[in-house]
Amino acid sequence: MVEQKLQDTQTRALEEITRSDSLEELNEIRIRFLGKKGELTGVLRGMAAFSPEERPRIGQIANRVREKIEEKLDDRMAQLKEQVRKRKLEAETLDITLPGTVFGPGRLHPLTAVTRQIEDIFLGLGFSIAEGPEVETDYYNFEALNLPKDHPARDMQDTFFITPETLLRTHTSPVQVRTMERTAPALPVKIIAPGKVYRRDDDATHSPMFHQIEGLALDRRITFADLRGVLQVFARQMFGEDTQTRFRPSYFPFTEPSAEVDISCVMCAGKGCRVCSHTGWLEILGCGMVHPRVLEMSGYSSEEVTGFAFGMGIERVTMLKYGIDDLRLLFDNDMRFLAQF
Ligand code: 2U9
Repeated sequence: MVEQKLQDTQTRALEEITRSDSLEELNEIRIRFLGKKGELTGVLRGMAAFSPEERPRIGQIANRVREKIEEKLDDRMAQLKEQVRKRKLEAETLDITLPGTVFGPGRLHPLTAVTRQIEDIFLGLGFSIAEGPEVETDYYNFEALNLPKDHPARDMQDTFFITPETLLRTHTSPVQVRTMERTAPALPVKIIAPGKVYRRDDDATHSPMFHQIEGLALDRRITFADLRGVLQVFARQMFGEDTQTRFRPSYFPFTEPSAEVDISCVMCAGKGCRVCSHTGWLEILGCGMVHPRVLEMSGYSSEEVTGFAFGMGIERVTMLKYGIDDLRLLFDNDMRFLAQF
């Protein structure tokens, strides 16, 4: 009996579907019962053996069996999919009740903090802050500072040239030159020029980019004593009231006379230690009286005007102030280091 056979197919299909426990198995069952070469199709192929009167009835039964099986397949598929989803969720190790990462408030980079400290000291002494371009012309970086093209202090190796006449400034002195040109012949000029400078140098104490603050004071009758006084006040405010200063003769093309300034060692107060190589002194800046030729080139009369200038490396001041022994730590951006200041 074909009805019995169809009923039997349905019973077996439903049982197998109920017992199945994977989507792959379910798919295999679908093909086996309902596929082109499946059991149900096989039964319908045998329709030719029935009389035309019987065919619609058997066709109807077969369709109902197909619908039943399809319905059961869909239900089981939904159940299995839900099971897979639940298992995935249970295996998930993410704990959404854990507190998130707490970001603390930001802080100033030690170089920024020290720059502002130095600026504040000179603002207190009546200086203004001046700025200028980092890409400079040969004239402002060298020529106007009494460094003509054949001067030995113009070590080509130390300069990043962009074209024969343009370069990355090797000091912030061009800012003072530009200010003098703009201001001349008015007096006084009292400015500091902080900013990035560039030299071809790279080791534990030199970086190809570093920061400087230079200063310039021009007026009638400014003397070396004014320079000494200003730098002594600076050293005491920066490194502590007990800080001693010492001026040693030196040479710079743009100042005459020139000096280098030492402070009593911040680590041992002058007794001698490893930081100061047992000398008791640390070199912190260079300075001098502005060379008459530099004054004249930028529009001031060297008969009527005198002035002093100084320059210091901010990285060096920062390292001395905080006892940092490798310059590169300041550029690594490692929070374990930076968070200490
Ligand atoms: C003008 C005239 C004179 C600026 C000066 C120095 C001495 C000096 C160094 C310190 C450490 C550079 O960063 S460093 O390597 N600088 O020793 N700088 S006098 O003199 C000027 C500047 C501008 C118009």
